[in-house]
Amino acid sequence: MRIIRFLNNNEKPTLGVLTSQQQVSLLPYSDFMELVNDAENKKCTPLKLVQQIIDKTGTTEVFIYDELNLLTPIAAPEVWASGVTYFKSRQARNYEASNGNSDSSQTFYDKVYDAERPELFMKSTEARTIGPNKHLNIRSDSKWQIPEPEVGVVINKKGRILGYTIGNDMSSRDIEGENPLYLPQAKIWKNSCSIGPAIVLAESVPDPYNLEIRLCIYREGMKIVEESANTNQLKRKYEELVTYLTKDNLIFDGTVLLTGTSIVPPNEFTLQDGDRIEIEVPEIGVLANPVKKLISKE
Ligand code: DO4
Ligand code: MG
Repeated sequence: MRIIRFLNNNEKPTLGVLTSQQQVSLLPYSDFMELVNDAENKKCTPLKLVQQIIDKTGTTEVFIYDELNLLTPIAAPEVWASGVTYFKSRQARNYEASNGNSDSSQTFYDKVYDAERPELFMKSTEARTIGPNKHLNIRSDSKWQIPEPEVGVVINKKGRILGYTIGNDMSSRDIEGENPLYLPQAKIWKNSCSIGPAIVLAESVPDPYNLEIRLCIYREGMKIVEESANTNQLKRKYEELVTYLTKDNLIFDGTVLLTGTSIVPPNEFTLQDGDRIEIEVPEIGVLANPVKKLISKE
């Protein structure tokens, strides 16, 4: 079951549920956590509660998905991210850090891939995170930037996994490759993260370790990148990542944890102003965002 958030006719954030590919039924909440908390108070699961609401209200208020002004499916106070959780990411990180020199010694990326403790970093805050169809920015001071299509887990403050969404962990490969201590600058800037289009409730995902992820990038209407991967290549368990994130930490209800990328566009590729990024996980939907280059104020 897929939950979305959109601006209704009164310009108010409203929750909805997709009852088919295009039909959206209204839910009496303005945020995903309201639904989760109401289910908890009524001692049922969010899935059962949504089913009861649909059965009661039927088709009284039905919207067409393509006509909606979609918001992030949750107003996530923070978005965190995991790194080097897929072999492909380890290879790509080594490539950008090596500056063309191959060296047989173990890198930090090799070590973290095999270590018990995963790499976790702060990716975004509510104000920096955008929803479907809004502009993602690329930095003015980087020459090598890519999207990172990732599955995101939506958790409550105790670390319970409530659902899954799609996240784009936009990254600057040259800034990170120059020095890993530049990671926050390679990952965080205005509109450097998008999530959406929906949250699929955890209870309705039969196997979160078998989700297909597809990335397409379009330039002037032409598809210039097409890659896919599957979460069955994930080196770690979602719960393991969440356990490390919540350890000795203060985590808020509705936090999103991105679980790492397994798709890296070809090394010679960089995003440009005007590109359009589409990330699809069939169980969740398509997260589409146009790209805008920030202009340096120097
Ligand atoms: O080590 C840097 C970040 C890696 C990352 O974001 C990923 O693997 O998805
Ligand atoms: Mg990433």
